[in-house]
Amino acid sequence: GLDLLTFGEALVSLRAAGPLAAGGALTMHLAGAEANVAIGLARLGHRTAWAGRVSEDELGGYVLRELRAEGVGVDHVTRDPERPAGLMFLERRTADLTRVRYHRAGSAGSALSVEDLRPALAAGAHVLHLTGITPALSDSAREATRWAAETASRSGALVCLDVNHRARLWTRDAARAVLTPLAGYASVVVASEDELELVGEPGADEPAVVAALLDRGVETVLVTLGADGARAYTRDGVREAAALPVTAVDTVGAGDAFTAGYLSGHLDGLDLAGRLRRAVTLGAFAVAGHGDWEALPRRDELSLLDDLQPG
Ligand code: KDG
Repeated sequence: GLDLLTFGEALVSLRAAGPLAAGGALTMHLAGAEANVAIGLARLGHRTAWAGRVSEDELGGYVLRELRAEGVGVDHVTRDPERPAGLMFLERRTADLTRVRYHRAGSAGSALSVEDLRPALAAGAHVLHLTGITPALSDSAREATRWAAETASRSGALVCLDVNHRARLWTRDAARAVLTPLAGYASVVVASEDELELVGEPGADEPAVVAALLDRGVETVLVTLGADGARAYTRDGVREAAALPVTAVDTVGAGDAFTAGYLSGHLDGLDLAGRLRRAVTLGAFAVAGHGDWEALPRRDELSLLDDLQPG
C-alpha cells in the first residue's frame, strides 16, 4: 500500500518578481499545501499519492504533469470538464512581504466531493494528510474532508490535520466551527501559534487547547514557531526543536515542508526527537530556497545543512 495519501486543491501559481500592479513577467508553478507535502515525501522516497479534482484543460494537465514528475501518484485524480483551474497570483511586494491573491472560487478543485475521494480511501495508506484549507473551499469539499478523516481514522491510518488557516477564504470563527470537530479524527495536529485557537475553544491559550486535544485522543500536537522552531506536545510532556540557522529567502511552503518532514520521520520509525529534527530540516530547506517545494531535499541531501552554525 501507499505510505501517504493527501488530497485538496492544487493551484497554478503565477509569481511576479515585484508588485503585481506594476506588471511584468509571471512564472508558472504548482502550488497547494497538500501537493507540497506530497512532493516533500516523494522526494524522500516515500510512496505518496495526491487526490482531488483538476480542470480538463492545459492547466489541469500541467498540475498532473508536475505531480507525476515529482513521483506523486495521481491515479485517483478526477478531471473536471466544466470548471476552471484554481489560480493564485503571488507578488513579492517587498523583500520581506509576499502577498497572495486567489482566483479559485468555483474552481474544479473546490468542487471536491466524497465520491472523488472514495477510490483513493478504499486503496488505503498508512498516513492520511489533510489541511484546514480544503473544508473552506465549498460545502461538498467540507463534507469530503470530514468523511475522509473519519474513514481513515476508523481504518487505523494515522490522520494528520495541518490547520493552515487561510484568512482570505473564511473567518476565524467559521474555521474554528469546522476545524475543532475535525481535529477529533486526527492523531497529529499541526498549527502555528496563532492558528492553535482554531482547534479549541475561542480565546483558549496554548496549554488549554493542547490539553483538550490530547484528551480527545490526539497523540501529538505540533506548534510551529517559524524561525524559533517548534514545540511538540504528547501525553509525556513537551519537547522543543530549534530551527536550523539558514538565510530565509522565501517562507511560503515552510509549514508544509515541516509537516512533510515530521511525517517522513514517522514513516521511517524515528522517535519524536528524530521526527522533529527531520521536520525542522525540511522547513529549513523550504525557506532557504525559492518556491513552495522546489528546494526540498532528496534523501541523499538530508544532511546537507547539518554543519551550519548559528550566526
Ligand atoms: O502553504 C503554501 C500554500 O499556501 C500555497 O501553496 C497555496 O495551498 C495554498 C493555499 O490555499 O493558500
